[in-house]
Amino acid sequence: MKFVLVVKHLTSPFLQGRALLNAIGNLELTGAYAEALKKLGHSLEDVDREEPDAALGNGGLGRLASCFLDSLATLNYPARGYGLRYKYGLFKQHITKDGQQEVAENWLEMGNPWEIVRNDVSYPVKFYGEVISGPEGVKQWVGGENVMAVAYDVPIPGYKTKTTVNLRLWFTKVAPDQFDLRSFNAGDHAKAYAAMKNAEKPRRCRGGGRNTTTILNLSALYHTVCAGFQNYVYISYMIASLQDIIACYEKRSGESENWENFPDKVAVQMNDTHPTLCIPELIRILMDVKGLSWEQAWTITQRSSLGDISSLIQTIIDEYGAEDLELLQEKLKQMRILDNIELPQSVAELFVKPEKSSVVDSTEEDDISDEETKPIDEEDQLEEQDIENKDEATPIEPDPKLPKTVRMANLCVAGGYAVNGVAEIHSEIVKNEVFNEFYKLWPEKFQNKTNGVTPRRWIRFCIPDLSKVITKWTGSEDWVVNTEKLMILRKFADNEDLQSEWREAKRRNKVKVASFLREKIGYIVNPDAMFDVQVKRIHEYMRQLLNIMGIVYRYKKMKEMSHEERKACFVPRVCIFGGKAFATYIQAKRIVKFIADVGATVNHDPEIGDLLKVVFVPDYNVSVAEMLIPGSELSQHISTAGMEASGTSNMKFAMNGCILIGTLDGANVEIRQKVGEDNFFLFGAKAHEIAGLRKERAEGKFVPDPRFEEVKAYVRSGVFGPYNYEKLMGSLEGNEGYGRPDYFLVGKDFPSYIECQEKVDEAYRDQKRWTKMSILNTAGSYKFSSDRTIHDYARDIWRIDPVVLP
Ligand code: GL9
Repeated sequence: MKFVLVVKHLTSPFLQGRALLNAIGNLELTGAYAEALKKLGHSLEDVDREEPDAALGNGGLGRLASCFLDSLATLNYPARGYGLRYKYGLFKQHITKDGQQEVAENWLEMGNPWEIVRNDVSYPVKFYGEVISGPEGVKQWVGGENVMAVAYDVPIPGYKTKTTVNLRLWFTKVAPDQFDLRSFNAGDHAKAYAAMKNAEKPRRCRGGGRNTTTILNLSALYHTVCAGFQNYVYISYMIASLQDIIACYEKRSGESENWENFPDKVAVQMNDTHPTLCIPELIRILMDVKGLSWEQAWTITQRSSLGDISSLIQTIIDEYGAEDLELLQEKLKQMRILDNIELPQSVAELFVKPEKSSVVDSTEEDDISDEETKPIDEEDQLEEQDIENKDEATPIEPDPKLPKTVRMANLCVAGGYAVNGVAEIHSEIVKNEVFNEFYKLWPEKFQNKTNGVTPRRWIRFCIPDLSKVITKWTGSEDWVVNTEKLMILRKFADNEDLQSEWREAKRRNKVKVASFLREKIGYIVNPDAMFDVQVKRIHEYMRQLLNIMGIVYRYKKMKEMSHEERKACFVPRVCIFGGKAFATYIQAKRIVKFIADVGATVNHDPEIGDLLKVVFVPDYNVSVAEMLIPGSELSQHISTAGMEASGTSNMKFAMNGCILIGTLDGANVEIRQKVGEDNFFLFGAKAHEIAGLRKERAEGKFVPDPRFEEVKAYVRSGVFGPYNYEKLMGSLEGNEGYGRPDYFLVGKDFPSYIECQEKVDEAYRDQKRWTKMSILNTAGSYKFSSDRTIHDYARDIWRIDPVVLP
């Protein structure tokens, strides 16, 4: 009998957000639920608000995984997601006069009604120990520590289907044989509990830093960069997941179990660098446990593993400093992985990094992140050390005999049969630059799968008013699963009736945003002003700094004008920011502080009034996005070209009828093609120009625009308060101690950015034109449904078909 092929979407972060409205919406039970709750004296909205956001991820990567699960279920694909059940979610962000403060997010405090604990599904995860040759050359792994990974299943219902995909999250506990009863009885309780503490580490918390797990408890903040337990985290979930995948395969294949068939039945999609470790782990299981030869194990592994390298490249180039990565690998090897399998040399060479490498090295040339991880000056260094001293985990001394680092990206490309970028421009960069050596070797492995987002959560449920308008004008609700239908809107884009219904629906959402801002932070904003929004992780490459410098320029110009001139020149705007800076990313935190300070000055300036407001929305998360995105009109996706792998919020904004201002980067390129060039505000240097511009900049050949100089001088003059902005302004100039001069090219793109913003004002004055642009954005967003992405993966990479339940 042929059994169902299972795609395992192996990803550590999931950014699920709230489940209730999405689940009952997918099951078409919203009306019935609301009715039932009403009888009990509650409103659905109030009950919804009680649910904490499940934030088991930091950003786009985790949210993408969650959108994929929704599409996999909706499209009836046989699949399962694997991740970690972190005890604490991504930290809660408070904005105080000092900028961002992090507070523990105890999302499980009140229990989690969506999970089913599976005490019957648990696997041992072994750390340390050694491999010895047993009788007849059979290898045995002896000694070490065991933890148990227990499954918690979270059902993810599809839209209008019986299919429910399982998200299996692992929680670790001490293995029964690991409790050191002898020490306990002898009174050495500390020793007895040590193993227990280690076992608990993997489930501690979703990290607030790149490659950083942050333990947040109620009274203290502990940070660690790559300390031992971080590796427990990734290793344990990955090892447990693989054992589960294998158990599932064995169960289904029954008597006829034949490992050669494994790749025809299972596809393991790795979404990030850490799951890459499932390659050596699968090899180890197949060899050490199932007794296969190296050749068999390697071939089977290669045929069943796939990598989404969006995140890999992103992670390596942008997020993880070379040092972090090396450290991580170092620990990893010591803990067990690679040294417990004996890899043939030729393969080992591909992914074990020699002292000085001749193979692809994406981390060295273009690494921006040591900027982030290395403290910029002594003060910061002290801050960091202070934090590190609180670290609970004991670092392990490196073994000098071991090779220095494992290169996960190389491992992923070598060990998998397909790798893909996540937007067309990104896939080209992957082939032509980052992995060019590998591309020349295996061109057939490289693919593009442009990201997507689920139209259920990101239109149908988050903007019901506009959804009704769409359903009316496209003729049915079909567009919710068949987004091509959104294109029908194009032919009515000039229709006055549609335009006025559209504007009304959008305005109702703006009013919701305005009341949220009043409730949450006490600001009163005018719902008739343009809502201009940038919400995403705070990161130098995403250039919130460019946005706020542009706002400062606008404010300065306003101050130089008479009241009448100001009103004639500028459209009233509410500039909204939101996003978390990783707890250890000091420069990003300075940007948050800067934005908050500009807001404090501008918002209380009676001369400016409603013409300009600057708001930082604290604690941006999935639920906040579901409210903010529908109420936005302009949205900013302004990364330095070539640095954003794809971006997915750009897709959500376009779906919600927002007009994008952006660079030619990531999925912006394809969004602009689909919505039409006239309906996208484009500015800035192109990806292929960046290297040359940086070189020029470093050689001191760059001549900054006088308007940019003016803004920096204005900030330095102290208009926004006594905070020392030198560290921000200096980084734009490359003064001594600031590393590479303006690496993200804020100064270079500044003039074209502010000129483009003038065009935005002009377009907004003509509301008919703006509404048409808005309609055409929703219409053109049809391509960016995660249903399309999942179909593409299923057809080209996983090679699976939908299985509709009878
Ligand atoms: C990211 C990329 O930066 C985004 O451009 C991309 O859209 C998403 C999904 O493919 O992946 N890679 C990555 O490491 N993150 C991304 O958002 N970061 C986080 O999720 C924190």
